[in-house]
Amino acid sequence: MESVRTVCPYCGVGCGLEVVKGPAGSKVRGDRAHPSSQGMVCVKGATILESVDRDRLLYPMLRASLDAEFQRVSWDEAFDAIVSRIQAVLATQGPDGICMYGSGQFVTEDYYTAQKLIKGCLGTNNFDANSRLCMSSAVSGYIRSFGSDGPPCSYDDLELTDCLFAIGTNTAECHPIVFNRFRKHHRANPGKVRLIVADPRCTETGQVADLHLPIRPGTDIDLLNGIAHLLLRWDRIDRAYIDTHTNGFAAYEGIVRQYSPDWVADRCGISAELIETAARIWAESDRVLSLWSMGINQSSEGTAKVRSIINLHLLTGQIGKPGAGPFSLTGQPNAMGGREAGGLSRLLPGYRLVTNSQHRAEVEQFWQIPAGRISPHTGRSAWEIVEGLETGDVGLLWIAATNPAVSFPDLNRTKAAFARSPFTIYQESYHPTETTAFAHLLLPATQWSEKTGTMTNSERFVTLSQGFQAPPGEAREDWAIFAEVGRRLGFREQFWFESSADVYQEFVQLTRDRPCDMTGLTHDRLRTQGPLQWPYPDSTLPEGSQPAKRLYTDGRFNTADGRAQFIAVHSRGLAEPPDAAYPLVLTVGRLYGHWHTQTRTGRIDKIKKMHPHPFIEIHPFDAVPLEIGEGDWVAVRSRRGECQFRAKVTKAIAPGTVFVPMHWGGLWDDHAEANSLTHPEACPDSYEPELKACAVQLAKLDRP
Ligand SMILES: Nc1nc2c(c(=O)[nH]1)N[C@H]1C(S)=C(S)[C@@H](COP(=O)(O)OP(=O)(O)OC[C@H]3O[C@@H](n4cnc5c(=O)[nH]c(N)nc54)[C@H](O)[C@@H]3O)O[C@H]1N2
Ligand SMILES: Nc1nc2c(c(=O)[nH]1)N[C@H]1C(S)=C(S)[C@@H](COP(=O)(O)OP(=O)(O)OC[C@H]3O[C@@H](n4cnc5c(=O)[nH]c(N)nc54)[C@H](O)[C@@H]3O)O[C@H]1N2
Ligand code: SF4
Ligand SMILES: [Mo]
Repeated sequence: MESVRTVCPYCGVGCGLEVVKGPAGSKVRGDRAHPSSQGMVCVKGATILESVDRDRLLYPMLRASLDAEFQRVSWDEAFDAIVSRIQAVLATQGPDGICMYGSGQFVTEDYYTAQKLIKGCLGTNNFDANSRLCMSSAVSGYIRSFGSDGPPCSYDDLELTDCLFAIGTNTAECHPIVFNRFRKHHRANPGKVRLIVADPRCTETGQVADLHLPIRPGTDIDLLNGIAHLLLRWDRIDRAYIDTHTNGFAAYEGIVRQYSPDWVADRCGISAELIETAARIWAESDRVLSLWSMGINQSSEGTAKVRSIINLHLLTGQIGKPGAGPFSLTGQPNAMGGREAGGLSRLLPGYRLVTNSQHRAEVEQFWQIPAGRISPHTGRSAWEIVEGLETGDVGLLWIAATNPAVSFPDLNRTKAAFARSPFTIYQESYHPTETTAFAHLLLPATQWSEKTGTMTNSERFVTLSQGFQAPPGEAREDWAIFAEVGRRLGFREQFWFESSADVYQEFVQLTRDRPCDMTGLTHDRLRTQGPLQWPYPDSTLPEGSQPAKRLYTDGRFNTADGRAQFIAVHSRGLAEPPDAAYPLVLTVGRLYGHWHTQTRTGRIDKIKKMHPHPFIEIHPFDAVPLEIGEGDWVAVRSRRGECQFRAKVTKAIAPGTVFVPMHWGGLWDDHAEANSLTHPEACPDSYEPELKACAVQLAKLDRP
């Protein structure tokens, strides 16, 4: 029997998988040698193999218009169609008429090749990814507070902390193995190791917390400033750390002095005692580790929320030491690799920025393209692609490894814009998805198990995701498709790669002396040594050694003067607060078994049984006046759309807030597209839309 070590292609925990190939087919199990997951897997990783051979897109397919039937074409014809479209748009609209929308489910090699093609060769920064809807607030928060991106902690900290402060994250269901690692430590040390959960829902994470803070959606900054207020009042802060390693403390102090517990209690909709208890636990804990994800990032003030978490860690010196630090959990398996490779419209490879002239020059030289080719302007963010389609400024849209006809905000408007696209390429593994309806050209992509490349998880471990079976039909690797288009556009030297190992070898050179230095990594090394954590420079490290587990252990940050920056902000609240007409706040999130738009998990029986249909969680306080009982059908309306769900009446959600899962797009349910309700208002710094909150009204429906 042959076995292959690889990584789970679902969430950013990045669990190691071992695929054992036997006479009766392949089986998958947790890889005990993987440092991040130590042999553990959740139901998604354990069942991944069941989905890979179902309903695959096998051949390139083309059609002249969205109402025509797709016709199978050869790859040659497909490439001709792409190249002639690109040339036509370049001639009529210029490079900024072209947009690519990619995904944290790319391997780093896919991401890198796409950056070289779009930003380098074509000269537009219109490459964005679904990470815009996901972790872009974490990126801008880290950049602004620390001078560069990069989650500073390790999963080992989960087992070393005295207090896990989980805010806006349902870690138990969405990052289950991270949560398992903490829970073992938590269970073994009752009363000594504590869990605080701040979330309007009492999720599985909240259920085992020592303290659950069911705050109103959008009031995180009030809560965080309120905790800081008490720490200051009690003088439980680290003045030496503040003086030596930070800037901006005085302004911050001025702001948080205004956040008395009573004021905060009123804003957050919880008691002042709960806030005092939370602050007390912070004050008593030698080591505090904060975790966050979408309850923080997906907000019209996402960057400010992230920075307010970081503020608390700077205030108390809780960073750069074991068991402590502000730790963003990345959602997708390789959103981290996307950041490293420059996979958002303002980034360039190696944690560089398109607006920095030196960064542009370095990359242009390395790519051997003319000086000035990389545009100095930030490209279109995800929602700006929709706006560009509406105004006719986008002439070619290329979507890969994501399903925006389910996952974008304000879906009715999104779909209307997609329907206007002059030409849309959709590069996917499955057929159909909801986005297929908006494509002119379909390109079949290999996926996990059929492609080899690297992925970086939340704690900066890079794992080689190894292919172990042949792709179906004519599917090709994403990076190979981008490279072939590049060659056919005349950039032969730039796209010399014959394998993803070649791509990786080139890419890591662009990380030299950058915060995410990975120059010591190669596919071969990752294959023989297993996963390795960056920074991993090639110079100083003897074979097999591992550099620092944590960033900022010396208190030096990546800002000009080496100091971290406090931000002093008041909360602005929700972009669309509830009012008399739309009195409730809808929040949209995830369930343990399903992955996003169900392309994979919707094809796995065990998971379908686990979560048979969508539903809406309503507090009895809101359900009773509307005569809504358990299992009743409910119409949910926002200013943009309407959905229908069965009611789940529960006290596990804060009154005034309702919850629906994001997983049921149009192909799985006619009436449950959560994003037909949401709006696109976004954080001014990260451009991440407020997918976590919009105002809705409910009505009971007569439906069997
Ligand atoms: N099972 C499963 N796991 C996944 C995924 C999946 O699809 N399924 N997707 C992966 C991806 S890409 C991501 S991004 C992560 C997401 O992981 P999480 O962020 O943990 O998941 P969500 O359910 O989107 O949102 C988390 C919580 O935010 C809360 N929340 C909403 N509004 C607010 C607010 O204003 N303040 C606070 N404090 N909390 C709020 C919600 O009630 C919800 O419980 O999961 C990853 N893991
Ligand atoms: N209201 C609301 N909306 C949300 C969210 C929310 O919490 N609330 N969460 C947002 C977040 S955080 C995220 S990450 C997005 C996720 O939203 P999407 O990215 O739209 O969701 P997925 O279903 O993961 O889509 C990934 C697609 O990539 C395909 N695929 C898998 N592997 C490969 C590959 O190697 N190559 C290619 N070409 N294709 C591949 C899969 O078949 C699948 O169709 O949704 C966002 N939308
Ligand atoms: S926790 Fe995440 S990475 Fe680990 S098996 Fe589950 S889905 Fe995969
Ligand atoms: Mo995400």
